[in-house]
Amino acid sequence: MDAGRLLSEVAAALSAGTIKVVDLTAPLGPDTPVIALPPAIGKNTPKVEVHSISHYDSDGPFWAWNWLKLGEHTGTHFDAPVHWITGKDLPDNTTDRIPPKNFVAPLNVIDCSREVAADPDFLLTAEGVRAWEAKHGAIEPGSWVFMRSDWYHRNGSAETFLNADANGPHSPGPSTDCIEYILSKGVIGWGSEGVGTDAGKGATLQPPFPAHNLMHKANRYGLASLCNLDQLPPKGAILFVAPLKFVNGTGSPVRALALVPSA
Ligand code: 23J
Ligand code: MN
Repeated sequence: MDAGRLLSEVAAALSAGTIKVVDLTAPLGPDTPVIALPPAIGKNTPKVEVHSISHYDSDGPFWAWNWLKLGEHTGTHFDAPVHWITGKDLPDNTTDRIPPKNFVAPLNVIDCSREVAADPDFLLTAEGVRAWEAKHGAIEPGSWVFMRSDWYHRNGSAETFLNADANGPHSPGPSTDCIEYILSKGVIGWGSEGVGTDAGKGATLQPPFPAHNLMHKANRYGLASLCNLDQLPPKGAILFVAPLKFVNGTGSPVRALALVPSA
């Protein structure tokens, strides 16, 4: 297949609307929920702040601009391998050094929305992934795996999104053997609709925070606070996502987009 011709066909399909672009990103602003780690574990990231420099006024008569106070791990965001201690010494492990080839990749979307509606602490297991593969096809090397939970519908409110009680946060995520299994298939990333890539009860799993611990140990990536995964097919979409090129960055807010065949 001639690659130039293939790209022209993609361009024509985008123009005709037979391939459409789905936005997988939550709005980013002062209302964006941020993770609330128990103070006993460590410090927390600040909420987004937007500070005006000028708005067509005496501080800048013809222009408007702002400066931001923004944590790396805020809103729909990318986790680089250096984010976790298990990935701290790996090559090309920071947002500015990740090879850009990894920013465009095929997507596998595993629908767990029914299980999560019944149990907010639901964990997707290796067995669940294998059952999905039996139906939809094998997870290929170089692809991403996204856990669809429909949790993003809660993203407008920190209260319902974090869903914490006296026992801690309750939100879905992967089991340890799920992450081990997808890594054995050669995936480059794991994505979740939750505030982070791990479940609310991730701290209690072995190892703690298995998506972070194991994905980053393998020099692989994470995406958190994804939206609109209910608009993606189980297979066949292509993800476009890149962190800002922060020097030595551990993560970054992103605009995540998927190309999907239109129905
Ligand atoms: C630091 C510690 C634990 C977690 C996280 C950050 C995240 O979820 C994150 O945004 O990477 S679970
Ligand atoms: Mn993160």
